[in-house]
Amino acid sequence: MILSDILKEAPALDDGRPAWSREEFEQQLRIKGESYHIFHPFNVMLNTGKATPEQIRGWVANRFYYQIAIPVKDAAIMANCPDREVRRGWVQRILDHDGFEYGLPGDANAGEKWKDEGGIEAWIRLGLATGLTREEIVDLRHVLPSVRFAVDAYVNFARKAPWQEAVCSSLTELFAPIIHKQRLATWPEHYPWIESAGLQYFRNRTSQAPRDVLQGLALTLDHFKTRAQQDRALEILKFKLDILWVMNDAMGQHYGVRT
Ligand code: AHQ
Repeated sequence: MILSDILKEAPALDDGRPAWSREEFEQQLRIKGESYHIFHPFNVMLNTGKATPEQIRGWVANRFYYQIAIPVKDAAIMANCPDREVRRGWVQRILDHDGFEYGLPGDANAGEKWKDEGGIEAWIRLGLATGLTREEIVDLRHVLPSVRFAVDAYVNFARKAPWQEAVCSSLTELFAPIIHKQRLATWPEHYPWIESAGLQYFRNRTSQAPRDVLQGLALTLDHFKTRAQQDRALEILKFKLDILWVMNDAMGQHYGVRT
């Protein structure tokens, strides 16, 4: 399916087929996990200790482009969403990635400064721990064209699609805790040369991702009611799974895949 297809208005709201129950719909979403990029040969290489330092640095530098796109994508969803209750939850994703410093000087809460460097900074620290320089991470010199196109397709979808469909596209995170835990369980042993503090991003996501999914899944199960809409939700999830997959294709083609 090409991007313009996925951006098409949702099909007829109801084609008469009986809708799945909430439980069955969730199960259908979770079954899509079979196509998650944890099974991509490039990722398998990374998490089974077969990657060279150059392949790891290439992965970190390319995935940085995805990481800096996430808060932009989430801000697009916020901008399209009129529901304050939804935004109150969704805004945490932007703070998680961009970081924040609350209670600036002069503010009544100045003494209660809350500050968090954020996930993008933690990702840069991962890059530094793998031997990349901050400059070559943030200037995106290593980002491959196909990675850029895939990530841009995700952000453009979030900007143009109804906000509920963009929420649904984030549900690849149903499967993310496993991949973060897998890295934390395998990288220290396979790549002892990467300082442990560099893996903090993955530690952060093991708690942030499940919290994100709680909101994203509930909104999705609530919004996509008819069977035609539920099929649309599965199409959207597949689109996003393909985005993660082709990023690995591009990195595998450029840096090689050692089995
Ligand atoms: O670090 C990741 C992250 O912050 C997010 C946000 C979420 C989204 O809104 O699409 N998806 C996502 C993912 C992150 N890490 C990926 C990884 O493999 O490290 C997985 C990815 C996802 O599953 O969508």
